[in-house]
Amino acid sequence: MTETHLKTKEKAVLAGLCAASMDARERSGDDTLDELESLLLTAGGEPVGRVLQNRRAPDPRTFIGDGKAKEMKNLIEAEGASLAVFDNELSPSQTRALSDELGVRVIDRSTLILDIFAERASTRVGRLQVELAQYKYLLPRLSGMWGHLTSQTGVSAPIGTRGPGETQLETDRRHIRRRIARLEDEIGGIMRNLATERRRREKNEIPVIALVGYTNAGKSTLFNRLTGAETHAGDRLFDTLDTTTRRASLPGLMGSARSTAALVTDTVGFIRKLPHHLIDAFRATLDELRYADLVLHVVDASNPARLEHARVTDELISELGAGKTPRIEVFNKCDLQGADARPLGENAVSVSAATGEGIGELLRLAGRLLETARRASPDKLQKQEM
Ligand SMILES: Nc1nc2c(ncn2[C@@H]2O[C@H](COP(=O)(O)OP(=O)(O)OP(=O)(O)O)[C@@H](O)[C@H]2O)c(=O)[nH]1
Ligand SMILES: [Mg+2]
Repeated sequence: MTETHLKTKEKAVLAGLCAASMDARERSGDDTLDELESLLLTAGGEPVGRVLQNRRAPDPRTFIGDGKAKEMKNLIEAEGASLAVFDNELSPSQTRALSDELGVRVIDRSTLILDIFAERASTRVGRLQVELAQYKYLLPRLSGMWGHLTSQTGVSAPIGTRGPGETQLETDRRHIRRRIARLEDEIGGIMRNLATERRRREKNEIPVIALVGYTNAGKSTLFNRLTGAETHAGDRLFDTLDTTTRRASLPGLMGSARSTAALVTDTVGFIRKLPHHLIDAFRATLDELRYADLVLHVVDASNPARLEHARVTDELISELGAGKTPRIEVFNKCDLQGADARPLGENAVSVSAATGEGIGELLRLAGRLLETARRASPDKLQKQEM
């Protein structure tokens, strides 16, 4: 299931809701809509307008409220848009009501992210994980979709869904459940292989350093700088989808003049409101994080929303089981104007992955933390010199 929802340069109007009744993290604002716009651009769409609504609570039917939906419809018609993208997660019935009201296709943030992932996934495990996430997203929405189909064909929903429609729906559900089970099986097999690899690695006692952070923070650029690799780094969101590990020889890592061997892992970037089934589906590759000896949390220090980005990443690091792993906050892009220049905390460094500034200090600090960890559990992380 890798069909993309967006054709090239499909014009879209964005919408977000900030409701007092919503969890603070679910609320939309100009900054989350900016991010949604980047996501849309990444997916190959063209943002032509946006609507931000404030209400006490979401409207059960049209989410942003009837008046705002009318306003949005006018904007869509004036701009010739064929798509509406909502910053918040919509229920199946809201999606349906809105697409009737607006006269265009309606998708939410999760669908957009899944779409980008579907297009980007390049390795086998990456593609399996995306497909699993898409089916998990689809399953609870199936009945709504069927209702929509029957209402389009003029059959009233209750009768239509009780008759042959329900049979069809059950068949689809069974089919999807079977597919989900098969995907989970296959991913499970891949995870077992990864575990074997990991055990081999542990025997070799080479420290593992994982790069983690918000999308576009500069993880891949730093990965390339540390390992001499040429992994693609680009100014798109979710440039990296697959976990890549490379052996690197890091000078001065263990306080020795010689270089020390380490395994450095580049991971998929995080983002606000990352669909939960996507995190679950990506557990196979993100699992690597749990076994890292050191986490480098990369933050784009030039981004005005860096604190929020760091908070989102922090939460996901804990959720993925690496909350207690020694960690360095790496404030990247210090070469840029507007980069945060305040004094940093104890386990924090200011670097530029692009120019190399501060990388020496990062390696020294990394070495110190790995050394402390090695002393705490001497069988692990023996100094390995190359
Ligand atoms: N000026 C400047 N730009 C940087 C620096 N590090 C990375 N960039 C740029 O920031 C953008 C994102 O870099 P990536 O390394 O792809 O970021 P990432 O964290 O791997 O992003 P995803 O894989 O998409 O999550 C690219 O355009 C890089 O060239 C830096 O230190 N300074
Ligand atoms: Mg990357």
